Amino acid sequence: MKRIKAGLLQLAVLLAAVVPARAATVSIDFEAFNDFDNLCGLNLGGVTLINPSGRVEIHEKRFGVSCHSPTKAVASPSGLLSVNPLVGVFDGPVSLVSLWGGDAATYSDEIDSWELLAFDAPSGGNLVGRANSGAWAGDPYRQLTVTGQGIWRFEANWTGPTYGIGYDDLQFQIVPEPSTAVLLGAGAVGLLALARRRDRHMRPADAPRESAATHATALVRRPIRPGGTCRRRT
Ligand SMILES: [Ca+2]
Ligand SMILES: [Ca+2]
Repeated sequence: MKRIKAGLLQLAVLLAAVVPARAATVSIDFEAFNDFDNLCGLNLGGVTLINPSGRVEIHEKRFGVSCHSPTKAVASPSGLLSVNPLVGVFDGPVSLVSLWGGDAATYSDEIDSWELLAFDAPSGGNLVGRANSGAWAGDPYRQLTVTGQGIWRFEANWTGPTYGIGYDDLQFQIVPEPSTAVLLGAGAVGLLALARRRDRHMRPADAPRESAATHATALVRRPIRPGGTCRRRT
């Protein structure tokens, strides 16, 4: 029994050490797409981008249009007006969402402002996080990050006088699910607990036995019924 218990304990410790729960980070820089590709409604690998207009369009860096990572970002069909709001619905809950926003039009006198909102449901739900860029001349790009438990959707909302901003380099962290190995580890711990419990129940049989003298004394003190130990009823 001791060897089995030791084996189970070693297995549980080994699995817990070898298979730690890690959040997977997904990064999307939009560089794999072509100019004017419409991403609206496409699953990009863990997230689907949506805009009420039906357009979440790739724009390439050119005069008047900028990006954060080298040459591509998402913006409006014109490449100048923000895709507003940019909505992202995740395939499952995430614990972090991060996005870069910056001028889709390089006019230094244009003041932009945008905010990143996080909700705990694919539609509707409660607001679980918010970050705001404050007002700034939107070139260069500015990063906003929201963290929280069970984020299912984000919205990026831009406000400004004219022209918009582009969004680039979306990142999110997928909440890890228990792997098979971790479940096996939990099972091993459960078996260990069961073995200990069983061992406790069996322990009275292993307790030191009464000495012969004690046993004899108990026999002497035991009351003897008149007429013997087996009386037949009449
Ligand atoms: Ca990019
Ligand atoms: Ca702008």
